[in-house]
Amino acid sequence: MTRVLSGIQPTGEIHLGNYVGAVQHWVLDQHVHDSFFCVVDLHALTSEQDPALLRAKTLQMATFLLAGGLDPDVCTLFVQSHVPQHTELSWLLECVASYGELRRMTQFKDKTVAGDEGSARVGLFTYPVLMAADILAYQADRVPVGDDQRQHLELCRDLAIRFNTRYGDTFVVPEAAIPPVGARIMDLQDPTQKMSKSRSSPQGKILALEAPEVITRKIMRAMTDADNEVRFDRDAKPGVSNLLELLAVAGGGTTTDLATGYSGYGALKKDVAEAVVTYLEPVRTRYAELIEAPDHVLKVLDAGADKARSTAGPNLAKARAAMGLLPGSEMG
Ligand code: AQP
Repeated sequence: MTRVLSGIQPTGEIHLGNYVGAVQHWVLDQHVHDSFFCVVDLHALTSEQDPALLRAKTLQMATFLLAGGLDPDVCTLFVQSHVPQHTELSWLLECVASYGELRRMTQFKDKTVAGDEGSARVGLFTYPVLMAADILAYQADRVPVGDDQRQHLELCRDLAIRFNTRYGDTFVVPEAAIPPVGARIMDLQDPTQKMSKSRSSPQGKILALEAPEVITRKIMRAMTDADNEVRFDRDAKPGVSNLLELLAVAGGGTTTDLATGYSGYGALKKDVAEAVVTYLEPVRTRYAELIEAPDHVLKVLDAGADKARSTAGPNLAKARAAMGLLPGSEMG
């Protein structure tokens, strides 16, 4: 059976881009693949976090994933830091990765102030290697992610291939599974930038658990352009194209066909708002129930971490042995 792994950071409230680009595909994948999903709290440490808030957000994110449709009877849901094999494998892979290839990662450039790289956290620089470890520790074949993770997935593949060439066949080389529609939902106020938890303004992002009237207001105020022509063209009309993409994802249809039904932006925005509100409503309702049952969520995460450790452990042992580390008696 194909193995799937993906993760999401508990860095803030989940937005429509995360849901559309990643989570809704996880929900489908879990029924056809052997699926592992994690809340990547160690990745969150690459930016400033309040410790109490990080704990709370990690639990909220896991609750959201269950509300969004992950079923612990068919997939494995866990918290990254509960599985120490990720960080140990990350070190082994850091000794395979080169400084030059990490320097090419565009997310590092995006998340640091130009000219001030010297004060950036080392973890922000090396986190793509930890992400590779997250994936390779499970011998995942398929990694469902949004388009922004394409470069990190390429790095992961390069590291797996290099490791296998240098130390013998150890890791499965994974494929990125990037959806054809909704892989890069754009910021509503700056449609040339992706919708982001940490970098979008409150008006630029739709939070998945936001009240319907707030979602509607944000969509009605989304940035478009002056000519009032509804046409799908990401380069010339990024704002309108983003709205059409949201309509396609939330309501069905193709962006080009949908565009032909509108002669102005007002009606388009109204339909997008209605479709997005309806699309998110079941998740909001289920979240409100589940957030009242944190013990249930914690139990799911404990069971998930047990399964994750027992899957990742032998793969890590294989990598350690391949690199020539002497096994200790406690290593098994
Ligand atoms: N705008 C987006 N459109 C489609 N997919 C997206 N993803 C993120 N933004 C969009 C996908 O969501 C998954 C989880 O993302 P993450 O938590 O690892 O963080 P990220 O990719 O760095 O996304 P954010 O929202 O911008 O978070 P911050 O601001 O914390 O860095 C991934 O599969 C991602 O591709």
